[in-house]
Amino acid sequence: MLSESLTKTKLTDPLILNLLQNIREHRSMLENLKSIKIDPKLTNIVSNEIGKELFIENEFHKAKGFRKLHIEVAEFSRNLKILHCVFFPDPKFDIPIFGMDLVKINDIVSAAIVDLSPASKNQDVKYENLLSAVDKSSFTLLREIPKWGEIFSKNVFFASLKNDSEKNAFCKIVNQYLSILIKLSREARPEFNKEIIQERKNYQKNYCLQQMKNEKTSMVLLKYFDEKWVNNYIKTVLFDF
Ligand code: BLA
Repeated sequence: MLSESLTKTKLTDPLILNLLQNIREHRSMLENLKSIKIDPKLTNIVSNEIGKELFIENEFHKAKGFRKLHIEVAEFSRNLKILHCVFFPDPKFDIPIFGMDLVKINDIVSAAIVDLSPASKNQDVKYENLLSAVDKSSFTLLREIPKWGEIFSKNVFFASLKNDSEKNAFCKIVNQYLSILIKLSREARPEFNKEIIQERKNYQKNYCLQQMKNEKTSMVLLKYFDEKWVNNYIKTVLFDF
C-alpha cells in the first residue's frame, strides 16, 4: 500500500471519511499507481482568517489506464464540506471518467452525485448494463441534472441524502461504480490509432468545459479567492485537459 493511502485529512465528517476510504481502497487496486507532483501551493491550501476559514486537500496520482486520479477534500467556513473526485482515463485506453461530488452544508447532504461518464464514442453501451444493474431505488430526494450535465451517462446518480440509510446506500452505489471502473480498466488494452485517441481527448476536453459551466463550483471559490486564482485552480487542478 502506498503511504498516501494512510494520509490523514483534517476533515472529520464520518460520511466523507467513509467515502474517502473506499475511493482510496479502489485506487490502490490500480496497476502502476504513482503520485503526481503538483505545485504544493495548490495541493494543500489553508486559511485561518476569521469567518473565512478553509482548507483544501488534494491527492493526485496516475496509474495504468489513467492520466490523473484526483481526490479533493475541502471545508469552507466550517460549514460547507466537499468531497470531489475525478479519475481521468489515459486516452489511449477505452475507460470512462469516474466522477463524484458530495456537498454537505451544515448537516445536510444537499448534493451527492456519482457517474461513470463516457470518454469515447458509444462507450456507454459497453458498461450501461453494469451501471443499470446497480440498485438505486431507496432514495426520496432525487435531483434533476442541470443542462451542462449532458456529459454524464444515462446512469448518473444525483440526489440529496436525507438520513443514514440513504447515506449508506449512496456509499454502496459509489463502491459499485468504482468496482465497475476497476473491472473495465483491467480489461482495457492500449489503442495506437491516433484518430481514435484524438477523439477520446476531445471527449475529455468537452467533459471539462461542461463542468466549468457549473457556476456553483466557482461561486464557492470566489468567496475565498480572487478571480485569477479561481480560474487557474479550475483549469489546472480540477478540470485540466
Ligand atoms: C453542485 N458543487 C455543487 C454545489 C456546490 C458545489 C456548493 C451546490 C450544492 C447543491 O446544488 O446542492 C461546490 N464542488 C463544489 C466545489 C468543488 C466541488 C467548490 O467539487 C471543488 C472545489 N461537480 C464536480 C464533479 C461533479 C460535480 C466532479 O466537481 C460530478 C461528477 C457535480 N456539483 C455537481 C452537480 C451539482 C453540483 C451536478 C448540482 C448543480 C446544480 O444543480 O445546478
